[in-house]
Amino acid sequence: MRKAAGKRFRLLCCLCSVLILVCQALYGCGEKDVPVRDEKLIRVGFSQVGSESDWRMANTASMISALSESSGFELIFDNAKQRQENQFLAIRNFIQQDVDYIVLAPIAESGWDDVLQEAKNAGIPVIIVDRQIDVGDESLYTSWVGSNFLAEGERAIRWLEGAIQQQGRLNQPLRILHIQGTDGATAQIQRTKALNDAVRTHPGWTVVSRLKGEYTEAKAYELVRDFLSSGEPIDVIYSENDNMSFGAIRALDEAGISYGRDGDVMIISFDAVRDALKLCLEGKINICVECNPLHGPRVASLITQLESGETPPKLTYVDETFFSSGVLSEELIEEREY
Ligand code: GYE
Repeated sequence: MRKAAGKRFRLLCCLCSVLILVCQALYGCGEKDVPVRDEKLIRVGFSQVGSESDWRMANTASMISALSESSGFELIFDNAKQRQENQFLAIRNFIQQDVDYIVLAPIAESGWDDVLQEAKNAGIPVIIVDRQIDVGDESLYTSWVGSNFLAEGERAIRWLEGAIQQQGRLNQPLRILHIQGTDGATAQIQRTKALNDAVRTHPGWTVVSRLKGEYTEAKAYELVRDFLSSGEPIDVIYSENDNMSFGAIRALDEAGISYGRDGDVMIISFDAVRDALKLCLEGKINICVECNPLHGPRVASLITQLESGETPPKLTYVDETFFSSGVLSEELIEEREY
């Protein structure tokens, strides 16, 4: 009797182990499959706008290198490909993964209230980088770091006033072709505001057309090419980033219109990435207004401050300048990080 019972017991155990193994294989519920989390690393989910420009690539590189494992971070990077819906998805994913911090480079200022409320309810601090957000409740984010885009625009305008004064054209008509960045992005809103304010106070200045170049070279090229085919004359191109300036330059070349320091059309460009500075040194772009993308270490430092219980400033603006061909040299361009 006892022998038979023992046999039945062993058979049952055997069956159970087989069942457990099948279950593990089917549902991946084995201990081995549970991802190991390094509890010492600070887990950061970063939702990046996209890869639309050289500026953006330099920004991504800076974030990835500053939020590296060797610096104590585990970075979960998401590229939203210039779509806000993708950013919503990424943030909800980060919440599900219970990250320690969410870093958001928002495509546009509006639309964040709901998803950031969800992050707040989950107790995850949110840091905003680059462009700003417009939310009803400021407590939906902890801190922001980026550029003063209005100051950048005003820097460009002051340069333009100086340039046309030197040419003795201060009170003459000035026809401006405006190439805008992504609608509703702080960089677009503020750089546009600087130009609009200037047009209001200079009676001779007119914006002959506004093109929505979405910060990409390809889009700006197409739009400027189509615009130029109308034959309407222009004196200035105010381009809200360097990549759109590259597109505009291609269209000007094809149309046989001269530009830059010695040409018919002045080019004002924002960002000051390496390839644009080279064109500026050659005299093909008149002015590159600097916009610093190296926010990685700044974001890392904000997180470190929060980790040690400090309250970092709500808003941090980085210092910037501008470049015209007179102040540039090959060495200076090579020394820069982007
Ligand atoms: O000027 C442009 C990029 O938000 C400052 O976005 C950023 C802008 C930058 O795609 O090149």
